[in-house]
Amino acid sequence: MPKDLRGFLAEYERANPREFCRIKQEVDPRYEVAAILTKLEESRKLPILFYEKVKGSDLPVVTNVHSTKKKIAASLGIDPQKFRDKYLEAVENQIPPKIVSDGPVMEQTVGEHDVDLKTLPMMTYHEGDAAPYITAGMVLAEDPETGKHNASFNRLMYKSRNRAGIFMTVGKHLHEIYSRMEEQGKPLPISVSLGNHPAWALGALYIGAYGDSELGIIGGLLAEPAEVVRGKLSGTLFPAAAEIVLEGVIEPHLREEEGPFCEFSGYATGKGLRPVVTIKSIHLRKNAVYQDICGGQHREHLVMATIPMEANLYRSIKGAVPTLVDVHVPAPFSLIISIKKRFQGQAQSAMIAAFSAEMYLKQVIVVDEDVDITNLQEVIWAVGTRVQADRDIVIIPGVRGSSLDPSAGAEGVVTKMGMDATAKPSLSSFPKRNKVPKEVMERLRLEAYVNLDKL
Ligand SMILES: Cc1cc2nc3c(=O)[nH]c(=O)nc-3n(C[C@H](O)[C@H](O)[C@H](O)COP(=O)(O)O)c2cc1C
Ligand SMILES: [Mn+2]
Repeated sequence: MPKDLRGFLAEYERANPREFCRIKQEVDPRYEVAAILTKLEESRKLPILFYEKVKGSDLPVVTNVHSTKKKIAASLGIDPQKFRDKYLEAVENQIPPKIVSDGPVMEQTVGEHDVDLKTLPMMTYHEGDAAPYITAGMVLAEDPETGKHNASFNRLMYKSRNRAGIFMTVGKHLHEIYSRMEEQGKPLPISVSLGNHPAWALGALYIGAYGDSELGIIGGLLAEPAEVVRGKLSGTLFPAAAEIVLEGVIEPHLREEEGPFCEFSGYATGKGLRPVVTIKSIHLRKNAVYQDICGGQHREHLVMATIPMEANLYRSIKGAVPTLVDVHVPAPFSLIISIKKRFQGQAQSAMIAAFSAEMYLKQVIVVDEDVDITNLQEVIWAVGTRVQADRDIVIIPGVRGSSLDPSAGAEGVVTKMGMDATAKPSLSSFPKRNKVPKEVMERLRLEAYVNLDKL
């Protein structure tokens, strides 16, 4: 039996009952699911939420499965400190997928004429959302020339019984595959799967070259081949143990309004003319669970996206600057890098490597190894005390960035900025930082001088 979502949920609930919350009262998929999550986040609680009854659908809903590194690490059986190593190891030691003839997701199938997206508990999260959305769908699509499959997450906007708008970022791989098929005037068959073991999401979010195999990385993360079933539509594959799979085609030369949708950027991005998927069939496990990932700037989306992004950036920047210390993505489109600078110009090398490794990046700050890059106060301190704007800022206009950046002029075309916040010419030649001698700090016991209970 392959590793699957329900197996992980059962294990996690058993081991961490306080981080698993079953909600029995009926909730409305229109705003209420998002409201409960938002209120919990405001009180710094991030449990897995299992909604047993969601208005308008027979399917229960699970959300927040990837809301903390601890949960994802538990699913991989690793320490949360070890993500980068584990991820890069999976990239280096891929395990090819295994095509199997059947799987649990084939237990029930709804055919073309009976497909009705309304049977799924699609969510409306925020005031700016144009319609109910499916956000947790992992899309698999085959490149028409190479036969390789690409995995990615793509939001689907409900339109009618069997039609949904799809958002494919220009420059990302699904959009490229779609463009190749569209040039030939052909529809692109896809599968959209919901409810996979967390390793699937981490692998699908891998940021690499066109043609790199996310399925191989998923296998590496699972430590077993990712089991996939061939769909009815030519070229479709999908996870054998997914909870729910939609098979459909993205129509060529068709654009309809999609959006706005409140995104991870924190904004409802303007509506645009985007392609449309026609759903041809739905496969479900018995007692299927509908997986949801709350749209917008909530923990789950940010945590999921950041783990593969940081691993990929670390690897790429390390290739340019061997004394790279660490990387941290603190906010959309932004990266902080720490390096042990040996030579002039290495901060700039790190920036260039980062920008070429990750299209979404727009701001990169490079600091020395004495700065804790997870402490934004310290990073701003380094910017304040080590940067001179006329000397240390690199500006690259007119580059492809995120089409969800509301400050861009033309959609998805941005100006990238690198800031060298390292000490110049070097940390060792820079004035000393305030520091009481280590020996004194270690020797002196505060309790001997001050009654701490009285303070
Ligand atoms: C929850 C979630 C939803 C996402 N939705 C979209 C989306 O609607 N469109 C999109 O282009 N990327 C979306 N992404 C990001 C892509 O899945 C991600 O960039 C992926 O690595 C792209 O695959 P590729 O590198 O093979 O092109 C989403 C990511 C997450 C975590
Ligand atoms: Mn890809």
